[in-house]
Amino acid sequence: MEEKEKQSLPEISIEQLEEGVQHVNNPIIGLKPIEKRYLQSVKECKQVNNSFYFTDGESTVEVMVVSDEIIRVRMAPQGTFLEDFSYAVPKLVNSATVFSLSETEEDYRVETNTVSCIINKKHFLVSFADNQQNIINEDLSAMHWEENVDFGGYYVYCTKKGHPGEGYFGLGDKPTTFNMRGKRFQNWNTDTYSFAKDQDPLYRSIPFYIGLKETTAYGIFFDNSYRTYFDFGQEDQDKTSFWAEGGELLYYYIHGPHMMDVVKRYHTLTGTHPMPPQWALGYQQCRWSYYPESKVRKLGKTFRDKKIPCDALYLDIDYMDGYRCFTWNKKYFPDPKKMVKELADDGFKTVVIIDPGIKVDENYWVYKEGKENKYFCRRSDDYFMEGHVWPGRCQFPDFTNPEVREWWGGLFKGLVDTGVAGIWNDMNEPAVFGSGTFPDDVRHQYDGHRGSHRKAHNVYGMQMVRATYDGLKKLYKNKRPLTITRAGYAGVQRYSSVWTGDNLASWEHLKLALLQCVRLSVSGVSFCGTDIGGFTGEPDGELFSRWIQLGVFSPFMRAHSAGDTREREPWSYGEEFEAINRKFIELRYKLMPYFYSAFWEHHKYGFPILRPVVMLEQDKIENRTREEEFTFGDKILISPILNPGQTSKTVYLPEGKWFDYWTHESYEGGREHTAHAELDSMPIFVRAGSVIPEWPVMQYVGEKDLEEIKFQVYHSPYEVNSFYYEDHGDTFAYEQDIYTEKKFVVKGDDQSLNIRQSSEGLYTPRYETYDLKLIGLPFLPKRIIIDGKEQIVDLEFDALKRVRIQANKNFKEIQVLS
Ligand code: MIG
Repeated sequence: MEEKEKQSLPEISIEQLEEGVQHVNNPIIGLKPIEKRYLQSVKECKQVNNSFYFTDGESTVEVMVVSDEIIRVRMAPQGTFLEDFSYAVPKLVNSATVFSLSETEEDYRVETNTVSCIINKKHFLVSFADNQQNIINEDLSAMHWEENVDFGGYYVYCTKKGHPGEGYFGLGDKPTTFNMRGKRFQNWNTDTYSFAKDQDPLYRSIPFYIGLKETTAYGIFFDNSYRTYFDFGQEDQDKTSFWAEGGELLYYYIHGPHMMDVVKRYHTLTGTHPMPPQWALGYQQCRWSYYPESKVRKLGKTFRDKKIPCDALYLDIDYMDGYRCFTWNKKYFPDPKKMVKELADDGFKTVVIIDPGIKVDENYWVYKEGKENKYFCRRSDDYFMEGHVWPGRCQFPDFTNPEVREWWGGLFKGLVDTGVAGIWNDMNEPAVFGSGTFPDDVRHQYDGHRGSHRKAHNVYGMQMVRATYDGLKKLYKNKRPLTITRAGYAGVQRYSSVWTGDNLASWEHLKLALLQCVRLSVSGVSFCGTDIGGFTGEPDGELFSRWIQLGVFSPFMRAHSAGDTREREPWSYGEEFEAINRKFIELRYKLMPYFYSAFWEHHKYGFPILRPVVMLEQDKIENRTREEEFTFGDKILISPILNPGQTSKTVYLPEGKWFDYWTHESYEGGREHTAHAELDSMPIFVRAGSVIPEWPVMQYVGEKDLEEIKFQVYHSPYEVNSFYYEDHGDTFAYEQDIYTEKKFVVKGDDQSLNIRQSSEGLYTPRYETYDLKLIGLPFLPKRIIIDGKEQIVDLEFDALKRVRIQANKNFKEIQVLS
């Protein structure tokens, strides 16, 4: 680079100087003006292992074969790449073994078994094709950049062709239509109290989207932590572009052809959620704030008295002493350990909030330690980054420093000793009163790859919750921590669940809640939920109950409300609503083993937990705009009621046969149906052939020892597989294969139903029997044969036309015959 700058200086001869022709002591002649510059024609290509370097003489583009289906592209405007480091992709495992480079007059072609990356020589355009030579994604103009005079580096741009009807999905928490076509977005983590529909940006930055071109899906993951932008045909409908205010133009092309493949492959790069403690899939009750202690106790007691299941109670900022993190307000909570223990004895976990702002207070040990060890963020001129948050004047740990993360993790010792079971990480965009966030010039250690806040802003919250999670994991020994975070960057799922922040008690927000959860799920963040009821404003009983219903099918189920609203619990709206809320929270507990199994499928195999209809049937154009139907896991489809007074709605069911969860009536999929749902119901459908595990209702996870496990088995004319997962529920033994993954294969016809079971793993549950309810049988069974042995039975249909049989948990095959 230096070499080139020297060359571009004008040559001035001694004679010229003497003649006075040139009197410039700052000779700018020959310096190129600062403007957007584009890659020129490719001059040369070089291979180093699985990377191919193309250059136009000045700039270099690296094309790296990551796997058969993933290709990484990055560009260095002056030929020098930045150090390869990413918080999103902790370890890039190159798994492609067979790949090749070929050359024609027009193109270079880097090829794996499934994809080719084609580099057009003349215009340096990069495109991707499948192995049938169909172009899936291509540059419209060459990658380009503009120098950034203030900070150094470049603004970097990539512009792709957009196609009529192409759909765009993903990008995390954007509160907008599910298909993002025609819109522009930016990623810059922002505390957006009471956010509105279409407001952008919000709390998280997930620069990953799935494109659906005709019937083929692909993904683009633009791994850049700076402020990034995505335009899906807003500026020009034939153009899709993404760009950043700094860093490298570095993106992964992730091949499909199915949306599900794309998401699973995205997870191979950025990881999945670890298994949560099972209680964290229970109902959780939060408010800003429950205090003093007597109030928290009464809250717990009311849940138990009213027999409304609940697993966790939350303490918001008022539990602290003057909002100092890691302290207790002794007036409100004189003996926290005792209170937490009593709650635990009654089946409640206590989760407390933590903010990144540390009060500047010489008598506060956290501040003193941070100050002594130089753990707090500083401005460019070395002043401390100070800002006002709840505690008053604060300084902020630099969570991008591994040593700071280690320290932060250890600070939880006191809370862990007190018995706290989970940590809620708030305000980590980071949020600062008045200014919104940190100024750009704040410096960060960035795990040794130093940078300003421009680079670290979007990862700050993720690194905070990473520090929290890792710290808790150490302190709990072998127990699974629960962490919740508001801010995050791609990959945050490795450390935490997320909630969608300060939403509003409105019907519009109920719909947004659905959209945000499904969108987060296909963007890699499956463990998500919204403030049930809406954070600000007052929901009426109907809205609250409808939100509880959606909450049952949100992976993270927590009710929360702002301090200036009326107190709001499942019983706050009178008996009629209380009964409905109880019924649905109980449903959450009945389906607990199903939800937990779906979580395992996510953790182990990278399946998103919530799946929109377009992901199930991407070939159908009309599914691209369907927003309200989605499945939780593979088997249960829901279409929540989202409007006041509404008691029926049109629901589209994908191809195949479905059963109404409540009535067991069957429906043919591939078309729309009218579903009826009074306030005490909601549209829920189950795929034919499913085996759905059920627990008895418990007031909290672990309340009862299971004596048997129930399964609802749905008849199907074609073969269907179901999975059921179980383990200890709160340890990391699953990492040593101490779990059981069971597979059921169901197939029936007019005269019979066959259920086969196989099992893998080392966990042995204590119960011995299965209680199976057979649903949708087109015949009344006369004979039941289990593992070849005929049972003596006298079966009848119950009121819901089910037949009940029992079997040992280790059965291999059940034949149900007419
Ligand atoms: O400035 O801790 O989004 O859930 O109740 C507000 C108080 C700080 C914002 C969170 C909200 C929480 C609230 N917090």
